[in-house]
Amino acid sequence: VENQRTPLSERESLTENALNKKILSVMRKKKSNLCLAIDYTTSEEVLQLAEIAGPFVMAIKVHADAITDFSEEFTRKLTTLANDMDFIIFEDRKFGDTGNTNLLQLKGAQKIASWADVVTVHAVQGTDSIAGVFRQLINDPNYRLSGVLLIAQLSTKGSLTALDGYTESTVSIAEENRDVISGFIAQTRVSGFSDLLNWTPGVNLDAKTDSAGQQWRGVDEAIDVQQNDIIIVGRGVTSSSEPVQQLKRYRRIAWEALAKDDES
Ligand code: 5IU
Repeated sequence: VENQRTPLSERESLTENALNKKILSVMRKKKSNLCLAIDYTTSEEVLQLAEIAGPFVMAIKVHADAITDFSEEFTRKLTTLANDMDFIIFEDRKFGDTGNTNLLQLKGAQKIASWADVVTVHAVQGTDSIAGVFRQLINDPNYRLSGVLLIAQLSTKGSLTALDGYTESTVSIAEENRDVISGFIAQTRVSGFSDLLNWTPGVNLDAKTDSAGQQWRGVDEAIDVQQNDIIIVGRGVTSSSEPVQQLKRYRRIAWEALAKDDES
């Protein structure tokens, strides 16, 4: 653990990253550091759960290319829900190509830059293929996209992000481009800059693995011990027969663990 987290109110006023100002304000207003990962395969299922989950989450994460009937009507409805219910739309596309190709894909068939607030990007292609192209879209008012999360550590067993120096190099790219990069996908807190948010997947209160490489741990481990800011929960909610109960459960436990720092 590098340092205790700075209180959220302080981080909201200190950060110069516009997306993080919005995220921190939504988190404090809704008392939620829960991002729901909805990996359903039809638009209707995704929208149905998004509407139910809206009040409990600060963000909803999707994989547009896993939705078999993906359409502009879907993104219109999703952005309306996000605007009405105050959550961030997170497309977990994991861009990892040359800057030029990343740009083509952001504007391509799914028009991701037009409806997503934030997207994930791999660090593997290097700074010049990341910062410039994403800055161009983020600063263009015609696009909704307003930030990038760099993948510093994967949650999966045997991930190569654990190789010597990979995470550290990723963190350097982010720290040098904090207008564009609003945080990380990581397992543990990776940067001392308090305005870079640490989002963490691999959280489940009732299971440890999925037999396809995923590794889950509990909320206290993720927030208290590993000092992440935001938990990303998928099947803990989406595979449950009582999603609302699970949403309330994850939100309460995660918020209690994070907000402790603000009160002490
Ligand atoms: N996700 C991970 N681990 C990672 C990254 C992304 O689990 O390292 I980068 C995604 C995959 C899934 C969600 O959409 O986060 C976690 O959902 P489950 O809680 O159902 O595993």
